[in-house]
Amino acid sequence: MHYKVTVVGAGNVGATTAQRIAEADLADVVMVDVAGDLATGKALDMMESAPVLGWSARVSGGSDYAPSAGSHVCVITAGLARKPGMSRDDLLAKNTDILREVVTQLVRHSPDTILIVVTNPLDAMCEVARRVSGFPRERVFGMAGVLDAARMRYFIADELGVSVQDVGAVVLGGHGDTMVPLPRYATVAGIPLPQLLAAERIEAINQRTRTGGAEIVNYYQQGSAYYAPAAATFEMVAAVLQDKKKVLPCAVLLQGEYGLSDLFVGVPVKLGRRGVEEVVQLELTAAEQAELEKSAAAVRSLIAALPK
Ligand code: TXD
Repeated sequence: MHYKVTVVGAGNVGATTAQRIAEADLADVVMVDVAGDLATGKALDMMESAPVLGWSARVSGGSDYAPSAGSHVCVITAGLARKPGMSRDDLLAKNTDILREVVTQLVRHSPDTILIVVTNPLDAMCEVARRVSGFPRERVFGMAGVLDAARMRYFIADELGVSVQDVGAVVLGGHGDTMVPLPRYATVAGIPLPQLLAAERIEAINQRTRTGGAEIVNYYQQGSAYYAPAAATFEMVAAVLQDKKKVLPCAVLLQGEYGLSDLFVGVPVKLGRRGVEEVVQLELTAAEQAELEKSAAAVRSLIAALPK
């Protein structure tokens, strides 16, 4: 089966995601950007790396949506990114306009596609994409938890001096300062983290995870993280196209799970060829549930502030 993935936004996250997809020969990639020449140029530059690296996917780019027709998956990274001192929520009004335009075009050309939203503020942009597309929750969801959990996994591995490959972690909630790292569900080669690390060290890791995005923004000054976000997005696209049934934390429309309804919040889901194939329910302590509800309330107030 030959797959096509459209990536809208050929900026840092979009182009890096496109590169990973092409280099893995996962799918042909169409990059679309309002800055059409940027997308065309990046696609050509990537294609010129193919003879050296030996991949055979096709990458193209421009400002036109016609080449995106029939995409199996569309990744949306179009929009503004944070600068130092900005919260993700500061991007709401501008990125809502952009999302409305982008989703309308994507759905017109690929009515059966699966939409993976990356643009911030993530959970609210998922809701915009859902409203505009009219898609069921199986086919519209967001990337955040894989990234947040990857950060936590790296911090744990670094702290303990173990391989990142041995570390698993789960982060729930909205993709913002109220996200909920779950150290009880973090493991090192199957050993629960609380057996390996003192409570105050764990809390320091939780906090660094919550502010992991801002830590990178402060280094870059001119933009936000993209290597790890692109890797996380790639993992989700691969899980879908290769029908992996991977359990990954994603922003998904909850319909009663975790006591929440009609709201995009990050929780573990099973990803396969149909998109979100199952919402996985973790048992939470009262304190964890309260943190999740606080995070959900933050998402709810952002959605209430969406421009009409
Ligand atoms: O965890 C997560 N979900 C995130 C989210 C992790 C990292 C970045 N996150 C957000 O993704 C970030 O806050 C931004 O909202 C997006 C994209 O971040 P990126 O770092 O890739 O931003 P860039 O490099 O500025 O690229 C954005 C591109 C740029 O080339 C613009 O020309 C293009 O988006 N753009 C558009 N393309 C198509 N259509 C429209 N309307 C449009 N507007 C801007």
